[in-house]
Order: sequence, then C-alpha cells, then structure tokens
Amino acid sequence: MLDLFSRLQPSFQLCPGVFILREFAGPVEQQLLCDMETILAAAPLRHMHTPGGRRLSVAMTNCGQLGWVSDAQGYRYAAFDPQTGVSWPSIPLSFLELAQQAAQAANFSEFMPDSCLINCYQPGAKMTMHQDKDESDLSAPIVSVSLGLPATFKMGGGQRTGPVHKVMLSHGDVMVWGNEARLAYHGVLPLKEGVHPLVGRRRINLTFRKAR
Ligand code: MD6
Ligand code: FE
Repeated sequence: MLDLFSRLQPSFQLCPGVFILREFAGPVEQQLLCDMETILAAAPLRHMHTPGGRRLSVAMTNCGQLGWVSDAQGYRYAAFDPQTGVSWPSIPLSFLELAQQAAQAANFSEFMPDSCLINCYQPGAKMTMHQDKDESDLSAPIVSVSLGLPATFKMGGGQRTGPVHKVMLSHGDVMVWGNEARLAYHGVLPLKEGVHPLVGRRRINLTFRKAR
C-alpha cells in the first residue's frame, strides 16, 4: 500500500545543508513528552537573560553533559545548571535515538550530541535572528525537534539582515542542518495563540548539538 499521507507532506531540503523531515518524531511523541517532564522536574524551565540584561521570552533548560546558558557573564556551555548547581539531567534514550536517526536520514553519520537545549514558547514568545556558534565542532550537524503549536521559522544567510526563507514547523517535524548552513542566521516569529491537543498552549523545541 502506498503511504499517501507521508507523500502529502514530503521531507525536503529547505536550502543547502538544511533538511526538514516532516512528522519524523510522530511515532515517539508520547515518549518524548514523558521523558521531557522528567527532565523539567530536575532542571526547571527558566527565562535566562542576555549578557545585556534582556529577559528571553523563550523559557529554557537543558539535558546532556553540557547545557547552553546565557547570563551577565555571556553565552556559553556549562556542565552544571547555574540554578541548581548540579549536573544537567542526561539525555534520555528516546531523545538520543531520535536525534541520531534524523541525522542519519539527512546523511550525517554518527551524530553524537552531548547537549540538548529545551526551548519552551508560550504565545507571543519569539527568538530573534542569531547564529549558533558557541559549539567547538562546527562539522557536526544540529538536530532540532518541534512539538506542540506550530511556529514560523526564519532561515537567513551569513548576515543578520537580508532575505529569509520562512518555513512552518509543526508538531513532530524535525530539522537537520549542517555544512554550508551551519552558521546561517535564523530565528522564530512570535508564537500564535492556540492549544495543541497533546502539548497544550505552548511550543517545545529540542535542539541537539555536539557542543564539545
Ligand atoms: C527553535 N531553534 O526552533 C529555535 N538553532 O525554537 C534554533 O534556534 C535552532 O532549530 C540551531 C539549529 C536548529 C534550530
Ligand atoms: Fe539557533
């Protein structure tokens, strides 16, 4: 039997180095959300501040050997949660397997992330254009998993301003990017109001990286 539904939402390359795998996380959605709640109980979501003192509208936490943090001291990867003083929870198997399978599907072999940033958007929250450049090994891809409410992702080029590709990322979509796109500027438009049947009034984004 032809799988008509997966053909209606094909996976594609958004631009060189950026692959969108539609609904790739669908089969493991429940496990991901359940494992995420365990992480949030140990390392609660919080609104970090930019080095300039601005509060980020997206609430964040991490799992993995290293977690991305931002405060008055700058942006960096840290082995301990500054809020609790203890190590970040480890990356659950469900997260790791999904990230590795997605990387493989986009032809990046042997992806071994040591960091997973968990972003939580409520309606109105957004992410301004930025580059991900705090990682030491830029040859590794980044795998990004979207859950919950849909959001518009903006993909730019080598400069903060200029033309952008806009793409809607919905529940279960996985984006893999690397190579020529690894340092591209990108951001997320303010989240629209809504309630997702499984995830509620929020969008979750899991971003897997090899930070060290
Ligand atoms: C988000 N994602 O989707 C924000 N960065 O909520 C990112 O900033 C991001 O999805 C690097 C690679 C993939 C991403
Ligand atoms: Fe990013």
